[in-house]
Amino acid sequence: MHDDLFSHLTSIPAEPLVPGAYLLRGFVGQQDHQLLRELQQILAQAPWRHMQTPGGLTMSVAMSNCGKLGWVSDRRGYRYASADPLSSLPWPKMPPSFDALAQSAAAIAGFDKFKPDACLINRYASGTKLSLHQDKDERDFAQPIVSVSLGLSAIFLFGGLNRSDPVLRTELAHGDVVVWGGPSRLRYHGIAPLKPGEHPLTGRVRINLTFRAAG
Ligand code: MD3
Ligand code: FE
Repeated sequence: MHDDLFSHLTSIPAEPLVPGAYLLRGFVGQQDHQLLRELQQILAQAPWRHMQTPGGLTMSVAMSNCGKLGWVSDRRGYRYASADPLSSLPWPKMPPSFDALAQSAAAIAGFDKFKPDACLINRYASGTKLSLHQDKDERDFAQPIVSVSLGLSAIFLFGGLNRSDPVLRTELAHGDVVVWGGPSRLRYHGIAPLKPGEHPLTGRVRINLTFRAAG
């Protein structure tokens, strides 16, 4: 529906992955270099770290954040916080180019008032996985989540609204953007263990940005 309405503007077809989820393959295009340059500046202020789960395990995904709010996990639980617990300083500002990319992707999927205030930055090395989970720490589930994949490809897993629902898989490659809204917003999802490889822009890793209206 929305893919037909907007494809003349973007010339990129939006594939509905599951109801409410729009896969925009290659949507990042030539902005990839700029995104990665800005990412380096963010990481100079808020470096990669492996957070603890409430259960005391160390996450294999390395993380950072930019924007007004950042997602954090520790023994006390999961939450959004306005300061980086490593420095006690505010998270780095969300670069305007990040914000513009997320908003234009959301608009193609029909969310024209999406104003992300949080960007969680995930880094996967060879073997890193993200177990099936739901994103439920945000205030308003009517707001979508926009994900941007950079570097090595990964197998994305998506289930249903119950943990025991069957799990489908699709590859997410460098430059792919997905808008997760409507009935897809609370689906279980995860990332299969990353296969070793080398990408010309990111080296041996995959980086994922998720834009959220969290607060
Ligand atoms: C479906 N990140 O940060 S991106 C996460 O590749 C997360 O780093 C994965 O799951 C990654 O929470 C997957 C795709 C994604 C992100 C958020 C979603 C899919 C989603 C929220 C709801 C439903
Ligand atoms: Fe998630």
